[in-house]
Amino acid sequence: MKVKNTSLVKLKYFDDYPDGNLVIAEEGKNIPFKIKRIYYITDLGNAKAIRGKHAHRKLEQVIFCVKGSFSLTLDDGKNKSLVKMNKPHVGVRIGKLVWLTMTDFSSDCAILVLAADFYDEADYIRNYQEFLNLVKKKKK
Ligand code: T46
Repeated sequence: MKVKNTSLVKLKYFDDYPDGNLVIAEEGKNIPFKIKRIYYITDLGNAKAIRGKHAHRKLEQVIFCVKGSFSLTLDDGKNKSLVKMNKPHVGVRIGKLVWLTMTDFSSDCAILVLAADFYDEADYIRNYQEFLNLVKKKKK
């Protein structure tokens, strides 16, 4: 992926059609860190919802759309990419200093996130200009 500190994560899955799909995430195998926290986002009935709009100072995460679809915009301060999230077995690893925005949720959308650390509001950068300044500073 052209955005720094991001990559696709493809999980092993079994398509047991018509009896469902089974998808497997394994720490250290396809999840490149120790999983300290799992959270999920559901009930995205508002098609105009916008989530994210922040970056993390240090946190590593892998984000999956386990049902439905949404659009994930990634931005490292220089390059941007838009990923259509609609496959339960394909996630995106998002590392430090990536501005992420989530939009275009289908009403049945369910998002699962595996994170390498506990919640810490101090790790969030919620102001875009502050994010750009930090990226510039790190480059020097
Ligand atoms: C991210 C994207 C993909 C907690 O108290 N503990 C938690 O573990 C989390 C994730 C959130 N919160 C609180 C913080 C806010 O007061 O829940 C509230 C909503 O969180 P936020 O507005 O950050 O939600 P999103 O969907 O914009 O972002 C979330 C994660 O917070 C973020 O780390 O990368 O999903």
